[in-house]
Amino acid sequence: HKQPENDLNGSSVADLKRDFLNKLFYVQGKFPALASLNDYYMALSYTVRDRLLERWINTAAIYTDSGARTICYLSAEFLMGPQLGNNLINLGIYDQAQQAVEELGLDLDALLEQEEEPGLGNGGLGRLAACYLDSMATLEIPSIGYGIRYEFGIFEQDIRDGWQVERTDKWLRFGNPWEISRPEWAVEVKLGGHVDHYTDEQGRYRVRWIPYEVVKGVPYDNPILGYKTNTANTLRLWTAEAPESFDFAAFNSGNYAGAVHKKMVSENVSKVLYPNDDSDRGKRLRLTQQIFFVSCSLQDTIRIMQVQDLPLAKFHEKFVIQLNDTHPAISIAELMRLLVDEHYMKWDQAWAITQRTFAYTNHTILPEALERWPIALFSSLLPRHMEIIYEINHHFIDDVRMKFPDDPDRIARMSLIDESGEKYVRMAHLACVGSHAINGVAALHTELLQQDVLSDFYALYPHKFSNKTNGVTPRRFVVLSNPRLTDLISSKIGNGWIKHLDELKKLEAYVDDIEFQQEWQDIKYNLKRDLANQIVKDYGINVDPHSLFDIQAKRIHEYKRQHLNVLHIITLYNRIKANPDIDITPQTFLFGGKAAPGYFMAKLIIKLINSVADVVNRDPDVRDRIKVVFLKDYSVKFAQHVYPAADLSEQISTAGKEASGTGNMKFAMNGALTIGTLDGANIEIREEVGAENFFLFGLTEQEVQKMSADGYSPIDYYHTNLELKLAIDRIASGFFSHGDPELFKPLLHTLFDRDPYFLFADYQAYIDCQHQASLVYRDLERWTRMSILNVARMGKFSSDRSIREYCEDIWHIKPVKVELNT
Ligand code: 26Q
Repeated sequence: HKQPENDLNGSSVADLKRDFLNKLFYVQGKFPALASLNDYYMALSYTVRDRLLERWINTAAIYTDSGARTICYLSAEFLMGPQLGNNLINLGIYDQAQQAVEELGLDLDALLEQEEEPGLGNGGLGRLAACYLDSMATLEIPSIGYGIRYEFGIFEQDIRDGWQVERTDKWLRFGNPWEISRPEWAVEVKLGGHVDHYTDEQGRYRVRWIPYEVVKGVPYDNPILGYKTNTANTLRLWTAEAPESFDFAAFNSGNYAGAVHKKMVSENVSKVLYPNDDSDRGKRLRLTQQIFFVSCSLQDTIRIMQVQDLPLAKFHEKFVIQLNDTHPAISIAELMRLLVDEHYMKWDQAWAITQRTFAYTNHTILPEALERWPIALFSSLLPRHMEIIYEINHHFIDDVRMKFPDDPDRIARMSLIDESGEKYVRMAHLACVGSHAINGVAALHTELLQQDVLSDFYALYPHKFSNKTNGVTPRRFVVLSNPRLTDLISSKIGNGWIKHLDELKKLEAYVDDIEFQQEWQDIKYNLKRDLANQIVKDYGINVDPHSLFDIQAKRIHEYKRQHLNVLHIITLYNRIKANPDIDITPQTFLFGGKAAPGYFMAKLIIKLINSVADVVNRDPDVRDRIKVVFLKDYSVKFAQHVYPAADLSEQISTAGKEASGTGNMKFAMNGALTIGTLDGANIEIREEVGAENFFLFGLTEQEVQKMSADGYSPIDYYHTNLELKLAIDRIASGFFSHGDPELFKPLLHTLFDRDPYFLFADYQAYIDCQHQASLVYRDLERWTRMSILNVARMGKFSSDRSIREYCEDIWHIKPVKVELNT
């Protein structure tokens, strides 16, 4: 596999400069004099793409030739973030590219800012998939990511009068230089209709699904480069189109408009990402998206088996398929359908293969977020899958009966069909039954799955369960986001840590080095100043880079308790109003995150943050000691400027509610200290960095459980805690809402009435802990030592560690080296 003779591979500044100008002329069709910043961005991206193609093509060829065992990561979301900077880093040509564009009078940072990021995910789960692709490529693990190429990604967030307003994310508007479409590998997906059971001419029993409609899936391939390896894996995203031939009849009968209408309906399938990060009950289009990308992807794996001349009996040896939550869990029925109906395999053999192929990752413990589909909807869209699920359920219930005789309650609880009221298909149960491995994403989360949410499955299949604590890629979230910190670290301990994050341990030797501390502080200060400058530009609000930067950036959710953070801010404000000369540590409170468009309470929390910000930022009594800013349209691209500028990372979810969290890791890797509860991966972060370097507060998960069981009465806290009462009364009086006491009533009512996330119970502990943190910050040397130790001890949270564990315990896949033969 030799690439054509050319000179598009050079990595010298001169090579890059020449090719960059070539791309500008021959691809963008512009002279420098007429080129826009976007033209320059495109030209540089194509220059970079040329340099990764050799790796990409060779990787694919070597995987094919070696018949390598491959992990397919199936995910409805991939939140990739901008690609150009990451590819420059992973190719090892960042500095050369910077110089090349500089010599042409351009600024690399400005070009990087041009990129419209593919926002093909909501938050944690989608970004985790992206980090895992980076680690799999870096660790040279043969892998394919399969997902959906949404035409519109997560909405853009505007703030008007303090409220969130959504705008369509037209990320493909100016073209996408990173993808290559592969129309020759398009496949068809059936939807609706009915199923025929019949005997063929040879007297064999056969099943035929006659669909109501067919949608075509066209794959678009995106390269996933490893860091300084020759490996370039593929992220294959499917776009829905109308099949050319399907509505022939309508065309011929002159029903042109009817035929075009059908085409339009087909194209809707991959039109838009659902902006909810919990399940969207009963949305037909959402289920259509799931079967669409799942069926395309499984058909693609079967095509690959055929290309490599492998028999389908060996499917589970060639592929292991990881299900990123239950969104792709319909795979289990779809693989059965493909093997049994289309490839005439016997049920038992197909089932053995299916179970050995799939593994399921759960990302939520909120019972209301577990996916289920009404039977009526499910069978009308997927009549054959419904039959298959009943058949799987039949076998499964027999197994449960064998192991637990005379236990009808257990069978009702575990059944793939919820029959307690309106009937539903339970996707998590399907995933558990059809997989050989089930995992949670942090130690506490896995524990809770086993003891609570999936306890019946744990009793039946204890051997399937394991924990795989999440991780994040240090390439994007340290090297690319924080080059200054990267250079300082590498100047002391070399750059081995970028691939082996445990080596950060070596930094502990410098924790008492005054000069090192000073450089560490200077870098943090400079990053805060940069963010402060951006904030003045975007919001006209001055924030002091010397103040403590306290940041909560994540999706807006009641369980994440952004409003607890607000109660603390109001408390500080009340203290200042009561005693204007009070000595408090200057603090800047930054928020970022999107609310699901239909989640009223989350949108009201955004309005509350902005309303409090308006009052606090303008009050002369505050004398700029505290500032509050809601940073709009939080995205991966913007996050890369936020993590490095944080002093304090807010990880304050109600214990037991946050499966893992991954922002907690990104902040800590950039030297922020954490204020947090014993929830998700916070627990493990605290174990690693040391309790003395972590600001812990709040109820434990067990205490929350007990309080719930004993009858929690939030109103008692209100009546006995004066500062809490004052903070709540401030909101209730209309002080932050131009005298309107109605505005925040729904939020306050929930707190008084039930407070399902225990804000009142945790309020005092949070206030005290915040106070502690603000006192420590006054001793900047102490704070800096804690910050250094946090970074030095974050090695565990590299996604490389997570992927190694998946490879060892679940996937049984080993690295495959890619040699370049040019
Ligand atoms: C499902 C059905 C219909 C519509 C939408 C959805 C949907 C979409 C996205 C449901 C859930 C999500 C996303 C969930 C998510 O991001 N969970 C987070 O996953 C992270 C990675 O494991 C964890 O760190 C977080 O704790 C968890 O909240």
